[in-house]
Amino acid sequence: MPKSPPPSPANDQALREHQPGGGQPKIEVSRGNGGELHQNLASGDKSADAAFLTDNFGHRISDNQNSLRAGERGPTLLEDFVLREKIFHFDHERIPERIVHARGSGAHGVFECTKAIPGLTKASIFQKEGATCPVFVRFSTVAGGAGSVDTPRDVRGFAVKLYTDSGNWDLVGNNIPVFFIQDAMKFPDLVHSVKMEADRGYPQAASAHDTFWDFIGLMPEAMHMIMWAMSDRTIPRSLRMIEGFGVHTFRLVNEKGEGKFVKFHWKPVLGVQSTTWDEAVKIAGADPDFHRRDLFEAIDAGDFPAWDLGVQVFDEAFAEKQPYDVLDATKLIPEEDIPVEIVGRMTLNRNVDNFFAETEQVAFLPSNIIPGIDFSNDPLLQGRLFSYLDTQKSRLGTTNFHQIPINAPKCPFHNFQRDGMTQTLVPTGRANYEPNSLAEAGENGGPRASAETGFSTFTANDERNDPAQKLRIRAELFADHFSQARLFYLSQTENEQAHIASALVFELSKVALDHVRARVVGQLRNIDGDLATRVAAGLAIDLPAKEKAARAPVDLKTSDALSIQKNADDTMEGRKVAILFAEGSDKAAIDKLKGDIESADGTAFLVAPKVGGIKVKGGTLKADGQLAGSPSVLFDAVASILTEEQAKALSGQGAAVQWFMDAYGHCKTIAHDEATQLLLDKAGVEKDGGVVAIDEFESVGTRRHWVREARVRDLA
Ligand code: HDE
Repeated sequence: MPKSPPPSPANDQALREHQPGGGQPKIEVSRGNGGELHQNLASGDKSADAAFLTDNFGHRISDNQNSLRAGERGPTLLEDFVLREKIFHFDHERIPERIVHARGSGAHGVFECTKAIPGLTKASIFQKEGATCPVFVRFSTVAGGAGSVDTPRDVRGFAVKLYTDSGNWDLVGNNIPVFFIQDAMKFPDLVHSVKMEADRGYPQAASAHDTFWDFIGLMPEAMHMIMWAMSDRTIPRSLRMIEGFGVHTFRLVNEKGEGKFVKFHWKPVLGVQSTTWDEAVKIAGADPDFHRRDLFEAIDAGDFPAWDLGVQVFDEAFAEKQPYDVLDATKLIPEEDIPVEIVGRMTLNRNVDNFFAETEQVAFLPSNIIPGIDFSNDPLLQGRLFSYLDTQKSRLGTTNFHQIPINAPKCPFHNFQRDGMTQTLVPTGRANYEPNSLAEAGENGGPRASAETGFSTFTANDERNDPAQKLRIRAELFADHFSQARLFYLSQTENEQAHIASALVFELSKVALDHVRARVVGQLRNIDGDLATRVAAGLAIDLPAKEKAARAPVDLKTSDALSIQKNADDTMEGRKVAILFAEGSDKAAIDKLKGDIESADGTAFLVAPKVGGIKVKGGTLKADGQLAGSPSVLFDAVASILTEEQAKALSGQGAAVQWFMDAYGHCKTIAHDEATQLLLDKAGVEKDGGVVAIDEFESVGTRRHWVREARVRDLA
């Protein structure tokens, strides 16, 4: 008889930790009443069985440390079903990442209708003020892989799934109201060009390379989007501070069957705020999960981010009068022309329990709409209606992806679709076809279509459209590629314009093909001569010839709503302020400042050279972060309360000097005591409206001091 070896002390310890009641949360898989599988976290499950580790078929496991061996030093046996099942499942844990928008962060919340609009739409969620429904939101970057950093220069996805009582409505938008291309036909080309280059596999999550700008230079329709992409919109401070847009023109349809066009907007309650490029690059190193962490921590702390849902509603008569086509996703409708009317509020109030099960497996479908909302003929939207359904099969592996809890509607759903891979429902009875007359024999005949309450497509066609013709063609006004690009650029503050020009210089400086650079600058000449000149000067190239425009641009009235800086909110709400202290710092002064920040709904974060208990004047203080691991790029403003001795010691530390240098360079408020002056001098910080004494901090707050920027960096 082979005798089993006594467990080694290490094994023994590990075994004890994993015994029932060892405090580890375990997953129990059980069959629910409806025959469907339920997974319950054992921690919330009172049953005694929940504490026992089992395999996926319910067999209790006696040893989770050692595989089954032929003898103490022999080979592992194929018979070991416990090991094989565990490794088999692990081997298949990853699923294909999204082809675009692979990197994302999600959260649950609630949507509330704040203004009923039954005259405009019969959508159930807009019938009564106060009506609510659960939502799930996934924010994302576009170009990088699932493990890429959070702060590249990139568009942010803003995808909302509203679980309404008439089915799921997915508003799958971005944080920019326009798009690169007009027709779905060009999407694979666009994405191939921006992703890592095909031969070399880099750069990851970056548009600053040859293939992207080659494509862009040849696609003048992208120029409006390029203005947005090169603006500070693509380097947001927080996902809680981005706008969301449905981008396409949709339809609202009321009970009488009357339809109006609509554009959807999400307006962040915390205001729109961005970082600077230098800051975004440094954040990528300091905290690659900066946005994911920020969202998670805010929700965890009960600071629930919220957005107002706004609609721009207009009719055919308005559409016909515009110098652009409302079906063209490279165009926006200025808020000055059609104001945004707020009709609801979305609040994100719950983090996911499991990132994979929820954020990774959530499947958004622009084709998910509800009665009262309909599509338009935007050729980009029309292409998306196919793509998303199709991609989910490849990503989630089954046509039954709608049964995954995060994707399932929260209202009942019944139909005759059956079987398929990973079917988890157990439909009963014989009725799996329709029509049937099984009910006449007393059997359950299943559900039937409902002409009254079912989704019916808005029937009227555009008068300007002849559906009898099959054409591969774009409507005439789609050819105006520059008027709105110019409108956007000219609506920015001078400082924002300089950011756009500098971003273009940076991106094109990474382009190695001279003719590609020249072509892009030649396209910029169609937007604004001064912009093109600045970019050419920044690259030290001759101003290239103007590229030919398919249609001459027209001058449009500028729109203040398009600028972040013109609408900047001075609030401290949701912002994070770092307070630097060290041994001997005055605890009372730190407590007072912390209290002031918190009473203005900001967060105070204590930074010190060491994190454990530090002796300060008036007690001991623990830091939230170590100085070297908490660079100032992670905060909206910084403050410093030190002793002269500590300030002197820190002035020899790169991390401390850089802390102030960056805060200053990123135009942030620096509140400091007298002792800190030594450090500020070393960091080259000059006195200005944003470099203030500690007791002046509250009046200055976390706003950025853009006037300083010309002193700290050369902008194009
Ligand atoms: Fe997407 N897009 N897209 N897109 N998109 C995807 O669907 C696609 C477009 C957007 O958090 C994919 O589930 C085509 C515009 C977001 O899960 C894919 C076209 C806008 C997300 C796809 C577009 C978006 C996606 C990849 C041109 C703003 C992330 C994985 C016709 C209005 C959703 C997936 C999430 C994801 C296709 C253009 C937003 C491949 C073909 C315009 C926010 O189906």
